[in-house]
Amino acid sequence: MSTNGDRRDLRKVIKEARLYVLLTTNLCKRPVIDTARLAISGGAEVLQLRGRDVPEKELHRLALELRELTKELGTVFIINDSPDIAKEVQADGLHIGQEDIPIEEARRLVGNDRLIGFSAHSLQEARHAQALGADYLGVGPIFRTDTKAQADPVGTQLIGLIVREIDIPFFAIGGINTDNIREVLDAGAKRVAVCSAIVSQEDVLAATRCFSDELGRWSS
Ligand code: 3NM
Repeated sequence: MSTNGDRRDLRKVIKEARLYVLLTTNLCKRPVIDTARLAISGGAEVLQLRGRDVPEKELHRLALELRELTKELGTVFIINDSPDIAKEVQADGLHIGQEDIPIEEARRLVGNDRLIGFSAHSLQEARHAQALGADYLGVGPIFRTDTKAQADPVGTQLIGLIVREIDIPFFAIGGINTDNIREVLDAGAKRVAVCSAIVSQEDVLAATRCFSDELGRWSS
């Protein structure tokens, strides 16, 4: 898997990826770097560092450490919401949401060699993000989740609408676990993004493998 900074390669890699893990720092049961290593061993193909409450300097240090690991292991590495850190540590991409900087500004800041991911909560937002040049979407929250408790779930119906109309790759996100992932895949999603059902588990490796198995079984 190439993470050499070439945007065309990265776009291909993100299209082929199926399991995206969000390292929300305060939800990790063990050190973030250990969680990352275990998630990669279990089959995570994309990692996002999400540390809204972490002081800038600490986040930067963590990002550097994760960049080193993901580079070594060929895992796509995305930074949530901080274009400066994404550039400084040479991450593969930046993820933004409705409440963050606009996509055009994000592109100007991180350039063409990095991916831009956008959180879409409706078909309209997905259309808008695609038109503005986002490289991939997070679509959700599919189910209610404590990780983003303020957001109303959109349900699996939105997945079908996105599949029909949107061309850029998307990851279904929000409250996805190994009990409900089948519903998500049956609705047409090929990729999922998961936080608590992986990073908050005692056994991160086993939890990640369960998702990889479900995704593998479904495609075979
Ligand atoms: N963004 P979990 S849902 C960070 O819909 C995030 O944009 C969402 O965590 C969105 O797997 C979500 O623990 C939470 O529910 C994902």
